[in-house]
Amino acid sequence: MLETVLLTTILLSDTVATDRSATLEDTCLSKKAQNLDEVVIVSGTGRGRKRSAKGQVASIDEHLSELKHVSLVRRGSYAWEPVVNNMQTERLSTTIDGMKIFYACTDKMDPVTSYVESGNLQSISLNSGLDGNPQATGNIGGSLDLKLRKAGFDNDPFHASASAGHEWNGHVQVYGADAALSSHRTYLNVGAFYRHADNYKVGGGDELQFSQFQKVNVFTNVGLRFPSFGGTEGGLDLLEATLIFDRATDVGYPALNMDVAKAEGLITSLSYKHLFPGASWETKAYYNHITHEMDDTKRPDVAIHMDMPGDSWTAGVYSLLTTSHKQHDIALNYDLYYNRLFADMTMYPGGAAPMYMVTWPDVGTLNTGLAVTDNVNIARNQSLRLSAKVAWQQQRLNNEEGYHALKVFFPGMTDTYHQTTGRIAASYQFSIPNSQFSIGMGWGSRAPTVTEAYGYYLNNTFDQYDYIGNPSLKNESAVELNSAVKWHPSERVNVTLDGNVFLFSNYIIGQFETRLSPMTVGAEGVKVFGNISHATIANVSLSWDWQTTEKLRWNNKVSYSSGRDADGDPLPLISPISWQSEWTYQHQRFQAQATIKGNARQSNYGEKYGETAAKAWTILNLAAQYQFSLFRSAKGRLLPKGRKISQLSIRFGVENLFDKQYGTYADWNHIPQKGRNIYMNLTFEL
Ligand SMILES: [Cu+2]
Repeated sequence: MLETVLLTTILLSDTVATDRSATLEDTCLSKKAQNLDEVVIVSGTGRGRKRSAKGQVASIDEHLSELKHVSLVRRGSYAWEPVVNNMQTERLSTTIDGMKIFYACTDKMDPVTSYVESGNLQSISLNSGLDGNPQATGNIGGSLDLKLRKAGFDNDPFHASASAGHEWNGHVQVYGADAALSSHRTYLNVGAFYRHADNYKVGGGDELQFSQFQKVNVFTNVGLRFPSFGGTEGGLDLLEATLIFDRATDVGYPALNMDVAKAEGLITSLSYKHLFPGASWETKAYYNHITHEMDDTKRPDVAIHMDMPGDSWTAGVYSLLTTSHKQHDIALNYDLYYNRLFADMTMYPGGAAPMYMVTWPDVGTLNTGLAVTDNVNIARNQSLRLSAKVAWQQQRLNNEEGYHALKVFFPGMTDTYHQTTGRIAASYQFSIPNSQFSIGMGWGSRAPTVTEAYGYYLNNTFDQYDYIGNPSLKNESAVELNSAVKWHPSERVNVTLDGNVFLFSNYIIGQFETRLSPMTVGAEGVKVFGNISHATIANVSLSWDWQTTEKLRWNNKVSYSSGRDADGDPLPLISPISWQSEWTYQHQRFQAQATIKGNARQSNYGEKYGETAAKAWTILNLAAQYQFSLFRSAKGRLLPKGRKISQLSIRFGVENLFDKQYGTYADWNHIPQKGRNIYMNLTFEL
């Protein structure tokens, strides 16, 4: 299947979701799955699918790192920033079950993936490039949708699981528990998750200060279904509600000058779904609020102590109709959201009066869009996928003080802006015996982010510059071309070569502004966001899988990327050659893995943008797991078909076995990664 070429999903937990409501919905979406570039399974056994070797207790960041097109910018042990096709947050869309959510930190300490837990999710799906999920806007590099884990109707009447994990390096403790009730008419699931980590040791044994964190997460989902007016022939009506509360406290950021006292997310949604024969129509209303509080009180030698809180509120609605007609699978989506972002900063210079400034001037963004996708089955061996979205937005600067401060630099600015963005993508797939091909192209644009348009003296520790937003930025746009070839000469061998290139116009990046002086003590200078006429990012990857014997599989992948600005100089944070080779031994319920991975030296680094080269590195990881079936039922009678038996999974592994000291190109300011780390975890399912 070409699905690995076009979409990736990560499975996250240890229960296979036989969510009937999802199944019903998915009948109309089955073709769509082909175009999901990658999927990582977070919950569920999901054998043969991608998932972290740590299983259910792995963090979302660890699950994400299993995806082929994804890397992660790391500023500490917690809240890594997903990068897709070598593009960061501003060029990606991240949604939670289609819901928009925006981070609240002016320093990007809290990518939205940090406000959910593995226990909340069923899977993470990634659409590479401009062919985004229907709710995605501004996704030039790709779109991630975090699929929530729901008990579903007509499932096991009662299901519960508990997991506990320990990692010796940094004394990481992970505890999670959840329970689910399911019937024909209702379902309910609840769960809680806790993580705690002390400072970790880098290769060689030195402790990395400020790399600790702590997090709690609780969630619940409820579902109700009732026959439609006119009886079951008229279809079904489903009502579903979600609540997630997530709070991280005492989070250290060794790569930055500040830590986080508290980062809190409240995520709620209510959705109504009507299932027709051959179609489904879902309307969801949602609200989320993120509070972020930075803290430098634990740092030694702070020249000027600062308070820097940030808040993000988003309320929205989407309505998605999916239907099949002849060879077409069509999805039509309308969405609307309103987001408010506010951040300020108070500096306390010793002996002088505090200084106050607004860093995000309470920007209200009202965005509405219409998206359509059509998967066309042309013939048994050919398919076409088309997707398009147009979105319109209005932004208003609601904070007078912030507005006037920025107006000093941009006298012509107003307090209200409008933008229209869009994307269109097409891909064609065909197969011949033993081979599959796909070719695609697209065009899309994005509006500048609040930081890029209205940020005020935001210090970036990557290049040590203070950044000022630019309200007169033009939308950035890109043309994407992609192609993939999958070749399977035999049952046991699979080879995939895929590549994409993004040709940008009006690429947005910080530009030197020598007329201004920095505000942050020790900063090199000031940069103002600007458009550069063009830029290019290209990625190519090769992977091959070989089932060498019944029990032994060998997976390899290698990728190369390039990013250039208008002058042909390297863009920052572009991956050097990266590679991975993995042996997996599987015998019945036992599985063992040896993984060697590494990066070549970063020879093309963004020197012009303040980046320094990352060295080459190689590490070896080992992992093993075993699954026990504990008992069949209370009285030993045979279980009804489809009923699960209690299971205990044990996972054990060593990361960085040789205790190498290394940092990757995506480790902010080259903070070193963890040294040798032994971990063990247990997951029990009832
Ligand atoms: Cu922050």
